[in-house]
Amino acid sequence: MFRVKTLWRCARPSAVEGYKLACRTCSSQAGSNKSGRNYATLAAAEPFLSGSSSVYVEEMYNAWQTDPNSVHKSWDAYFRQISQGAPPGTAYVRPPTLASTATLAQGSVAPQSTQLTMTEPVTDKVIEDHLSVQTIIRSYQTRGHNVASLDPLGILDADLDSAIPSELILESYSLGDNTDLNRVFRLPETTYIGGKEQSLPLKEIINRLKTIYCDHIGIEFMFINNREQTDWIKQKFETPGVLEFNDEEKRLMLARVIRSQRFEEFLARKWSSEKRFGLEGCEVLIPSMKTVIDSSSALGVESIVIGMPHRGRLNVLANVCRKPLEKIFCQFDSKLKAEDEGSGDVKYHLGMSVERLNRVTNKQIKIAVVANPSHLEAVNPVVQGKTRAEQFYRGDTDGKKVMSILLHGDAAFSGQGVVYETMHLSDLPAYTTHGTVHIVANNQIGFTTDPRSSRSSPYCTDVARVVNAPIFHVNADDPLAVAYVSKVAAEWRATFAKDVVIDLVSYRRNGHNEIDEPMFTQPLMYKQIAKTPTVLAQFSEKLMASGTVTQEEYEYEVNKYDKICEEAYMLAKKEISVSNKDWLDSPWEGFFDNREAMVLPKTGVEEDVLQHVGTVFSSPPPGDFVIHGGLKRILKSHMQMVNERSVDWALGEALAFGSLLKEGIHVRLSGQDVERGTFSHRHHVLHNQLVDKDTHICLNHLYKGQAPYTVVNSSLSEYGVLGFELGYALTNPNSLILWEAQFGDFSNTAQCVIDQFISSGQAKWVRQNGIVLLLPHGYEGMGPEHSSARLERFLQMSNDDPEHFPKESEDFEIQQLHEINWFVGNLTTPANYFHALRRQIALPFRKPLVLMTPKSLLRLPEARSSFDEMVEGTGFVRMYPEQGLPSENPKAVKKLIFCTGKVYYDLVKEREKLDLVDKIAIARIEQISPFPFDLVKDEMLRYPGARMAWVQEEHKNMGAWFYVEPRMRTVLRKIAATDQANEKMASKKVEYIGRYPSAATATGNKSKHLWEFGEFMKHAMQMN
Ligand SMILES: Cc1ncc(C[n+]2csc(CCOP(=O)(O)OP(=O)(O)O)c2C)c(N)n1
Ligand SMILES: [Mg+2]
Repeated sequence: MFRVKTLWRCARPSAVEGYKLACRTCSSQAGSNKSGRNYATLAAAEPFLSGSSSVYVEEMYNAWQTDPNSVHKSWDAYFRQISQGAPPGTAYVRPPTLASTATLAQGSVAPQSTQLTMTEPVTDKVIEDHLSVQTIIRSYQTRGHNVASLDPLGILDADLDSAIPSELILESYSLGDNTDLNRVFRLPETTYIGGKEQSLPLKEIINRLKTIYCDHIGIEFMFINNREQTDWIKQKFETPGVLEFNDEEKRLMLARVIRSQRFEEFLARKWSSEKRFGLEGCEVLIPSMKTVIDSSSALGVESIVIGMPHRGRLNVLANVCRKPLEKIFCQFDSKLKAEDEGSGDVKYHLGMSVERLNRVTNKQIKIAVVANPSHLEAVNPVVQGKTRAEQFYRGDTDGKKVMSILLHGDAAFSGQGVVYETMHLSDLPAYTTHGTVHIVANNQIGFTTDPRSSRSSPYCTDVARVVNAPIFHVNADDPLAVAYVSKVAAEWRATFAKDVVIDLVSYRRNGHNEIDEPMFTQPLMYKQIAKTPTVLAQFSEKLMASGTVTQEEYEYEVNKYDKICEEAYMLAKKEISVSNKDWLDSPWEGFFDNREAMVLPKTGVEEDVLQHVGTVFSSPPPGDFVIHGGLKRILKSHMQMVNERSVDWALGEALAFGSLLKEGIHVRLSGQDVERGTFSHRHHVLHNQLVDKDTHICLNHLYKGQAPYTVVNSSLSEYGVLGFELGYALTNPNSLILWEAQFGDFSNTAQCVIDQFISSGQAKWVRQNGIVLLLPHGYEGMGPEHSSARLERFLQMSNDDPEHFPKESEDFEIQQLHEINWFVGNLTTPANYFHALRRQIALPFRKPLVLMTPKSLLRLPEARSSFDEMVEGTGFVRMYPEQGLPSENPKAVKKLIFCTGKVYYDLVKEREKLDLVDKIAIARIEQISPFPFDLVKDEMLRYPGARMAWVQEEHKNMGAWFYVEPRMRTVLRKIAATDQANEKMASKKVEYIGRYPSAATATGNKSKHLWEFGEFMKHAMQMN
């Protein structure tokens, strides 16, 4: 026993304590705790303790301490006796025999209940063998998936490794060479394979484990660090009989496989040379999704938001969403034109929204498939944002009513970083959708690339491990296995509100698309595919062989669906146009009704509102909430401004948000460090200096019944988070959703969202979106990566025609806003910021707003506004003309400068310094796109004798110059054409003044920055 104790002491100090405690308790309670009492002697008297059994005993003891019912009653009796002071050697009542040394005859049935052979001594060998069995069970749970039969072609390894892990080889264990497979072992509590049995022969244990973990389902879950969750999964898969289906369920699966396969076959027959990215080889995707939806609907889900790539998309629209087939078929007719707005998109990118009855559960269910670009996985965060927003507006705080399903290709799932960025939002309080069901159509190829060239991770699904999502790999040629994992996946989400992955290991029967030749690059794989019968052929044969369906029933079902397709085909032929609106994924019911599309709304508010919001925003939290001293000063200065009716940037923003919240508009601002603001100017979340996590958001305490304000620091992602907010903004047009970049240039890591969704979403998918991008921008000597939000790129993507001066009328402004794809601004006053934000909601339509936002201007005293510019009757100012001295005596003006943003204040200062106030007029363009042609024209006409220049702080190949220059020319041509007196204006030039062209956005050298600044300022002030 001394040896045991020494061993314990060295290796497991806590165990020593546990053991000692047991002995000590026993000693003292027995009143025999005399000095000199020898624990070693005491314990040595126990017949079963030895070096190798001690760990097991210790485990038993620990388990007993936590819950006496968790160990066998003999252990309970033993430990209780000890704790009640039984003397050494007498506490021991033989625990249950761990293994019966008797073996069962070959083929004999396992015992119905544990055979406690009290006479058998527990030897070291018995315990060791027992522990080996426990380890074997655990190994199958952990690594069984590595050898599961997942590939329908039987030639590939889903984990890219054909080796059998040594843990799964019986000979690796001490049970060893002369293993008797008929030996009966007591099953540990860590498995459910026994069902009601507590013991099983080793052979049966292994058989069951193989069937569960190594057949057509491979389950990856043992990495999850939550015992309840891993137990739940074990129970779902290990319990005997779980994979049994009744005939009705089998017939339903068959009907679904028929629809899935026959749909593709129908398209192939009718449009053999058209790309459709068919599902052949992974037809089970449809039954899988339908099972997830049925099960989720049964569990209370009422709305499902789906994001998916090209593969099988038409099939999903047809057979999951039940989009009328004729609407899908007429997309194949290249002669049909769109009857409504928009440039449209290819058929396998379109979205849709439908509400229908789920026939299995008899409940209504709403399904939306979000339109997406070709850019694989880009839609993921958008779907999550849309889902989250729907949950928010329904008050579905735990995701019981609304859920998302994301579909992936194997290559894209493992290759695209946005998958990770999206997964990382899954558990964040302000971003979680309470679990997503991911389904991978894993055809083991990406275009022409084999998995071994497309990923370094064993499985294509490994990214999901980072969020502890269980991963169910399943052989896609086994529809019943697919149905089962799909059902469990839905139940998992409903139970734990966490992500889960279904990996449909399949193949791609055709090339990447239907006109692509796969034999060029995957000859052997495709030879094998040619030999492989379709899943429908295999499954229907199996069900017919087992008598579940007859040949007639099967044929009836096939013919029925073919007939449906034929009828729809005839209907499609009668269609005379296509409608882009039929493919809207987020219809805004009622939003466009009763709105006068062409009325420019007023955005000023009552003085009372400004006063009230300003006051609450500037007041410390009530009670004993202690805020930081610096913050007290900030609040005080804001309060002083409110009293003086003056507004800085932060206050302007708060007044915009607050006034909208009062009007019932939900405002959500997200991005990195937005709660405080990167430049420490916002302070929307106040922190109690004495109580951890005690916070106060003033803007949520403005009015009774106001809309909620959400302001959240995001994860350090742009692609994921901007995509999320875009999706959030899709759901409800009556909400102001803003995303702020830490510095504007970081937005380029979200370029795909900007290009593929924000700038072009309406054109492609007739889908409007009022999201606001706040992009800190400005040359302040902070180096290349903190200066430019790449204004030029946003302007380049604006779709207004540089050569076209729009028709001048009362509607000029709103018409421009209506026609452009987005608004781009570089604002110089808090009042204008206030109006720009409010205008987003007041407009009768929705467009994204991209704002270059200030840094130093946040604190510049000159850059303040007065309440006068924000009260009723005021509105957004597209261009501030020169309002000072030059405007009073325009004839004296020698130079007219146009500019945008912060450089305005620099120019004014320099003009003052050089005493040129009467000679140089400076106009600020606030809304660069759509371009204020009319206002620029007025300003040019005011100073016909003046030279003209465009001044910018950006480099010549950047900033607004390239956008502004041709539009200025258009204005000049227009002036010349309208009035003969101004004919010469046609040849007038606008001079460029600013930094020289450069590859980098800005210099990293402060003195060079200042030199550049001095140079172009000098140039700007030159009078000849
Ligand atoms: C971001 C992005 N990069 C490249 C492509 C071009 N591309 C289209 S499909 C494809 C292969 C996709 O493979 P996988 O994700 O396995 O889907 P599968 O086509 O096999 O269903 C590629 C590379 C793309 N659409 N999106
Ligand atoms: Mg693939």
